[in-house]
Amino acid sequence: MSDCIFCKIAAGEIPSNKVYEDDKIVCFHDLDPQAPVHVLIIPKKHIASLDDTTAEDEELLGYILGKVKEIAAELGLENGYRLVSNCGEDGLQTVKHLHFHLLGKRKMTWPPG
Ligand code: IU
Repeated sequence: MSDCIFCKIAAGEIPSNKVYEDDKIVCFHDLDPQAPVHVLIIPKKHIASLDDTTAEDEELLGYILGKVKEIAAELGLENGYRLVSNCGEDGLQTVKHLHFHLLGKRKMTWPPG
């Protein structure tokens, strides 16, 4: 999508601090980190949110979840981490391109705000 900032990051048109990239996904450091390690994992395909996925995205979703432990290990999150995808207005999603926050290197609290 031409006006989507995460599509532009995925395409390399906007610089980001990337930690992982392949043909399907990109992972980069969040600009406003909420933990000592806070990266975003996004599909290169533009999907607005989890709510906008279809059956044809199931393989991609499984691929992303399967990559999480590899990226977490690469980032040294051996003590655990949190994976979050904010969806829609109540979920406080601000960027309308599906993304998973991977946070670690601090003890999380529950429930989230
Ligand atoms: P949210 O789940 O949609 O609320 O999260 C969007 C995240 O994207 C948020 O943590 C921002 O700090 C982050 N972000 C970014 O890292 N780089 C950007 O150019 C923009 C947002 I716009």
